[in-house]
Formats: sequence, structure tokens, C-alpha cells
Amino acid sequence: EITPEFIQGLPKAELHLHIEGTLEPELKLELAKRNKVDIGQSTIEEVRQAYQYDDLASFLAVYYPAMQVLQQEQDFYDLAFSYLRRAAENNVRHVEIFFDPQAHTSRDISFETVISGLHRAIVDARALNVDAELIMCFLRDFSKESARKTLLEAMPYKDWIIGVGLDSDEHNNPPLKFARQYEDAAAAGMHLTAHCDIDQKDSIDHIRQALEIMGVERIDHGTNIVEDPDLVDFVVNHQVGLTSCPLSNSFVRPQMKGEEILQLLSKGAKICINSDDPAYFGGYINDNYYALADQFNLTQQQVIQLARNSFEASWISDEKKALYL
Ligand code: ES4
Ligand code: ZN
Repeated sequence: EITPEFIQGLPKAELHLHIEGTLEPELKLELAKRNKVDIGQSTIEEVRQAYQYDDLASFLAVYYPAMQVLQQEQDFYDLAFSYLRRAAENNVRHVEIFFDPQAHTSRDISFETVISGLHRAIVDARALNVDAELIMCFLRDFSKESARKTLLEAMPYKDWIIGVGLDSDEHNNPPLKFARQYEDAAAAGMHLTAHCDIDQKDSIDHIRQALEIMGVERIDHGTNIVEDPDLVDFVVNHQVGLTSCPLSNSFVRPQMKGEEILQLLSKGAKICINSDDPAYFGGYINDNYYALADQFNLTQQQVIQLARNSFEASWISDEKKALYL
């Protein structure tokens, strides 16, 4: 019923996309050469062969070390501009891009180098009819002191950062660990979101903390919320966005979670479809819509609602939103 052409034709927003997860093998090799970094692989086939993961821990162990090829401002520009070109090809009109400054500052790459390259790509991508913003993620397995330092480094660039998020290893790293940094970010005018991953030991607790104590406006992943009807009512009543990533789920989590996505959609939750780390999980946003639509027999109405939700859950101005809704 649903064709790739139908999905291609829908204007979409992408709200759950890690820029470091868009590093394709081709660019990884080019940057390794440019910066004379030995990554242990020298062909695209070898790079792809190293992509062996079946859960979050084994994925993150491949993902973070690969970032050493990113060194110069131009590298961050090339990474972001390549993604934004793909986004435009996927008919993505608006994107809120996660970046992990601590994955770079911990390697002695300056915050300024990272954000300047990303921001310059965003400015140039306006010519492609893609409007993009940055969400700064704290690495939740780093200390709260490190998060505090990162937020201070970000302050001179706060007009370039629309919000903060939380990613990396969730085990024993609850949202509340960063309550103070979220308060400070909100006081600086930033929006708030947090990863609360699927089937984590404490995922319902984490979702509840993030929503009820920290006031996040979106939950990244978070489809486990179906286990708790009161929390589902809360996200429906407060229009909290839920950013799902079907291909990511099927790669490094137990399954795509299509039933949960459809259940939340039918209850009126602002759930939407995203690609997470497309260079690692076998597809960009249209591939994610198609995989879900194909395997769970979605109707055109359901796919249209998912695309509408992506704009409704976004942080663009109401005037701009009206152009898409
Ligand atoms: C991530 Cl799949 C996933 N989970 C947690 N943190 C991440 N950062 C990038 N991809
Ligand atoms: Zn993510």
C-alpha cells in the first residue's frame, strides 16, 4: 500500500539524529587520510566489516572511537553538510541535530572547532531548503561536573543551540543526575529533551523523572511508556513529543517496536519517525518510514499523521509550523 514515492513526497521534520552517526564509511576514510589518523581499516569493506553490534553497549564501543577522524572545523562542516544534503534528498525540511561536544572536547578538540563547523554547514544548507538547529547532548556516562563545564563552554554560542539532550550509556545514569544542568539550560532559554531508551532496567522511572521533575518537552525513544497508562495520558495531555527510530531499534534493541509506535499514535501521542545514526543503522529517514510502514501495514493516514507529528513536536515557531500543518 505505502510506496517509497509516497514517503518521499511527504515533507518531514527530523528530530532525533546524531550528527556523529551520519559519518559514512567513505567520509570516515577520507578524514582518516586527511588527518593522518590510523583507524585500522583502509577500505570501505573493512570499515563495514567492523560494524558488528547487536546491543547498545557493543554499538557505542564502535561508535565513539570512530570519532577520532574528526579533527578540524572543516571536518565537522563536511560531516554536517553531507548529512544536510541527504536530508534535503529525503524531503526533510526541518531538522534538530544532536551533537556530543564531550566526545570531542575529551580528545582535546575545542568546543569552538566543533560548533563552528556544524553551524557553518547549517547556514550553507539554507540554500538547499533545509532549516536546521543544534541540540547539545550531555554524555550521561560522564560526570555532572563535566556536563556543567560543557554548558559553560556552550554559553557564548547559546544562540546557535536550540536545546539540550542526554545520550550514551543509560545504565545507572538516570536523567536526574543532570537536574541542575537542565535547570540552567532552561534558564538560558534552551528547550529540553532526553533519551530514555527502550527496555532499560529503569526506563519507566527515567521517563517519569524527565517529565515530572525536569520538565522535558520530548522523550527520545521512550516507547516503553506504553507500560504505564498514566504516563501515556501525561504525554498526550501535555503534547510531549516522542522520537522513535525504527531501524535503530531493530539493530541494537530487541525489535522495531512497531506495535508500541502504532498504539501511541492511535492514542494521540506526538510520536514521530527518525533515523538516529543513519550511517550505522542501514538507512536515512525515508528508509525508517518505509521499514515501519511495510512491516506493520501502515495506512496512508497513519504515515501522514507521523509526518505531521514531526513538525508538531518540533521547536520551530508557531508561524513556521503553520506552513507545514
Ligand atoms: C546513540 Cl543508539 C544511541 N543510544 C544512545 N546514545 C547514542 N548516541 C548516538 N547514538
Ligand atoms: Zn539517539
